[in-house]
Amino acid sequence: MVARPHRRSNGVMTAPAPRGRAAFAGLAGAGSALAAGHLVAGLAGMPTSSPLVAVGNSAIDLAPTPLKEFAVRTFGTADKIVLLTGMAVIIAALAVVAGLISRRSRLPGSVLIGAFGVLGAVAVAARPDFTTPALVAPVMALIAGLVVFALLMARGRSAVDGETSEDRRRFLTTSAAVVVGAGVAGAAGTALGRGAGADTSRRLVGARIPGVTAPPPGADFAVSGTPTFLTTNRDFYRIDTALTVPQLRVEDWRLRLHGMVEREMVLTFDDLVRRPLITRSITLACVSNPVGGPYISTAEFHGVRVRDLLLEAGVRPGAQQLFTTSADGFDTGTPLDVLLEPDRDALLAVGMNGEPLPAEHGFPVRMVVPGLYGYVSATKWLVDAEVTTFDRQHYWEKRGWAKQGPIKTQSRIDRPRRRDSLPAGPVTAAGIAWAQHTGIDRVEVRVDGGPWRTAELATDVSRDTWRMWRVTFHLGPGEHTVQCRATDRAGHTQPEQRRPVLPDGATGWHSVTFTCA
Ligand SMILES: Nc1nc2c(c(=O)[nH]1)N[C@H]1C(S)=C(S)[C@@H](COP(=O)(O)O)O[C@H]1N2
Ligand SMILES: [Mo]
Repeated sequence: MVARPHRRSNGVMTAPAPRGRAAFAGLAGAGSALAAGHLVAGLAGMPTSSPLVAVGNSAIDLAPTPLKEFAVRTFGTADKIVLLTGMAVIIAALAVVAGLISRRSRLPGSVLIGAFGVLGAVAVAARPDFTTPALVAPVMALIAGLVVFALLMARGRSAVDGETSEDRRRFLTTSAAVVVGAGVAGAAGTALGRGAGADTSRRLVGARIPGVTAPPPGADFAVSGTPTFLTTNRDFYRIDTALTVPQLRVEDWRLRLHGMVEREMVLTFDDLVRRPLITRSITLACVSNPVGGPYISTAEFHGVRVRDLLLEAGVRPGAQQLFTTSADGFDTGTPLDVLLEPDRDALLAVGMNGEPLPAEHGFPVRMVVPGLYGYVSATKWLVDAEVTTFDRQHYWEKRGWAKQGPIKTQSRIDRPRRRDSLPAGPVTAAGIAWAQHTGIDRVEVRVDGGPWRTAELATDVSRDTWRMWRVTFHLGPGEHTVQCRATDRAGHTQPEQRRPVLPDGATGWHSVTFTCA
């Protein structure tokens, strides 16, 4: 752009600021606000006080059940990335609007940015782990947003008043500084939030966790395409409502066991791990797992029996559920009669596959109950346990899911895969079956609606874990469909009828179509 010879010097704003610059000022203002909030939250060691994180977490909690179910089904564990991207697009669009409505005066845009700042502060204040100092992050975010917006609108306006090359350079250098500054602040905030203590804590705990035991020989048919018997911590499925992984430190961790008990208890991490630690292989499954789906994994968990703690506290007559709450506000209710069964071995787990719990899987302490879906039993980042009646509704119950969630007997085909193209001749079908705390009796498999054949089963490790199966068919060229169905040791065969995951877990036979040539 060429500098105009006669620059207006009276400062009266005549023409509106150029669209591009106004839009950019809006974007830069919003971006700076979010970055500043994120940085302050990280510096303060309160990652959930970042307005971006708080608004995202509120969106997750407020989202209607069908939308959440759709998100999990469609995006799986990537659902959080999708949510963040969606939020970024919406925020960017509104920021551009804030800029465009401020081309003559920056007031309207400032009001819009201010409204957003208030929304961020409300979201932060609504978080379950809220304390007043957490408001510093949204307040700093608001200030940063307004200052950057005002600065860039003023600089951008020089184009209207007759711009010298000096003006233009100042607009560009200010813009570049804002973009780089916001980027660095955002990245630093993320890094600080991630390192807020849990990593160091995990190393300290490591020494107290016994090593992992190798599963017995023949516990899986991985050579035929099933998963390995134990899932590595890295591959273990992850489902939760936490947009950022809660960062808890063992030093600060406390568990309050209270409610309808004779003796209320407050346990530190040391109090917990001083008790006898037991080790159990458990297959955890998600109620949102569709037929044939991936949300099932097995680990060796190390922890303290929930039953022992309940007996120590003394459960009062009339109590029905143990209502457990996580540091990030998720909660659930687990029937006491299940937790008190002498051989159920429900755990407050501190270790997973010979390591401290990974942060994503609930560090430092989570609950695991063989035979119950995760949403009614497997509270991660556990901080509170209340013995109460069934009247109190839990997180997913309030959203239309069943109050109680025993895992349904199910099976899945892992080989062949859908649309595989295999040589005609012997074809080995292989997969998994599960009926936690009952055990698998048999798995039957058929091809193209032919007779059911009983599959070979892998070594029986425990009734709380999945059981691998396989069977070989001789197939001619053409398209084929394989189906499987499991029968548990209570004599129940999984029904053919397909039902959706809502409200208490999917049913139906898994079927896979492939071709032989
Ligand atoms: N704090 C917390 N714990 C939670 C959840 C959650 O959203 N928040 N989700 C539950 C659900 S629905 C399942 S299936 C399991 C999954 O545990 P994982 O992520 O370790 O596989 O955690 C359970 N515990
Ligand atoms: Mo789940």
